[in-house]
This record gives sequence, C-alpha cells and structure tokens, in this order.
Amino acid sequence: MTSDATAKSLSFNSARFLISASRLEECPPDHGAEVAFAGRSNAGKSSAINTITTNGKLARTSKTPGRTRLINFFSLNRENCRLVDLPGYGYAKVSRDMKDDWQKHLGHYLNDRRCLRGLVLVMDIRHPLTDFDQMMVEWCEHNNLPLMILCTRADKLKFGQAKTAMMGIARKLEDVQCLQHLVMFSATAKTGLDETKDALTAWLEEEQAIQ
Ligand SMILES: Nc1nc2c(ncn2[C@@H]2O[C@H](COP(=O)(O)OP(=O)(O)OP(=O)(O)O)[C@@H](O)[C@H]2O)c(=O)[nH]1
Ligand SMILES: [Mg+2]
Repeated sequence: MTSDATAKSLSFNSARFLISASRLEECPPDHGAEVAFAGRSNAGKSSAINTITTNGKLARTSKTPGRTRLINFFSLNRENCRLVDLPGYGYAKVSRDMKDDWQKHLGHYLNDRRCLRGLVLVMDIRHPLTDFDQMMVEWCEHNNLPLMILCTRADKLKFGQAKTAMMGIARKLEDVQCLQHLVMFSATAKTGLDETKDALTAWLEEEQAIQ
C-alpha cells in the first residue's frame, strides 16, 4: 500500500460532483480507479449512490425514467478515485437517434475506460435480470471485470419474499465467475449498505495499492 493510501481512509461521505460527460472525450483523465453504476432506466442507480454517499442531493433522482442522460462523475477523498453514475439503458420515450447516441457513448465508456475497476449493476429485486441486465453480466464476464449486483427496492417486499427472490437470482447467476457480490439492497431502508461500501472500498483501494 502506498503512503497516500494509508494516510487517509476512503470516505464515501466525501463524494462531490465532479463533471458530467456526454462522450468519452469529456470524461476526466483516465487515471486512478473508478466504479460505475449501471442498470436500466429508473432502476435506482442515482438513489443507490446517494445512499452510499449519505448525500440525498448528490446524484439527481427522479420518478421519471431517463433522468440521468449524461455520465456523471463524483470524486472521493482520495486522488483519482471516483464513482460514476451511468445513463440508464432501456428508456423508451426518447427518439431513436438519442437512444442510439447514449448507447454508443455508454459502449465507448465501458469498452475504453481503463481505470474502471468494477461495475455495480442495479436492478429491481422484483424485476431482475432483464435482457439488458443479462447483457451487462455477459459483458463483465467477457471482459473479466468484477461485478456487484444490487437487488434494490428490497423494502418493497416482505423479508421472506426478498430472501426467496435473492435465492432465485443467485441460482440463475451461479456460473457467473465475475460476480463478486450479490446484495439485497434498499436505498430507502439502507439494506445491504455496509456490504456494498466494503466491496467498493476494496475495489477502489486495491487499484490504488498497485499504482
Ligand atoms: N422504495 C424505494 N424506492 C427507490 C429505491 N431506489 C430508488 N427508488 C425510487 O425509484 C425512482 C428512480 O430512482 P433513481 O435513483 O432516479 O433511478 P435511476 O436508475 O438513477 O434512473 P435514471 O437516471 O432515469 O436511469 C425514484 O423515485 C426513487 O426514489 C429503493 O431502494 N426503495
Ligand atoms: Mg439516475
């Protein structure tokens, strides 16, 4: 571990909005370590980031799907450590051109971003593993990128139902090698928060240690 890494412990409360990018060239320099949050539109990506950072106003959330149209970067209290809120995929109510444009930029980010250390896939525990989710899982598997899945809105189910849903999801993913964490999550009830933060810290610090 570098002296810088030992000097300051990583704090998610320290997160600050850094920049919004609509294309790869606008992203911050590709140095350090980033973890990106992906998922279908309205899945709860921005809400998860706000809960993790204990800052309800950090990433904009909305009841209207498609709120996050840009790649939003948040800096942490460690140089070149960032959380990234990706635009939701599968949002139907935009023009075909705009949709193609997003998916192209999202694709560029995912394929080209060298500092990407892991992907957090956010999905509704009641509607898990959509075609898009499965595509993301396969993409991580193909690219050997560590994956964490947050099964969010667990507060919408009784605990027993949520447990059963988690077991079903785990069964479907049992052959996925890149899946490091499968977490029952709720942004409102803060379910799974500690496990999520521990996993993010490990991913972000691991890379700092290598540099
Ligand atoms: N009950 C409950 N509601 C949630 C939870 N997470 C998100 N929501 C709600 O779901 C809606 C969408 O959440 P967002 O965080 O904006 O979703 P997003 O994935 O960022 O959406 P886009 O930016 O449009 O892709 C908001 O009304 C949130 O308040 C959760 O864990 N529990
Ligand atoms: Mg959002």
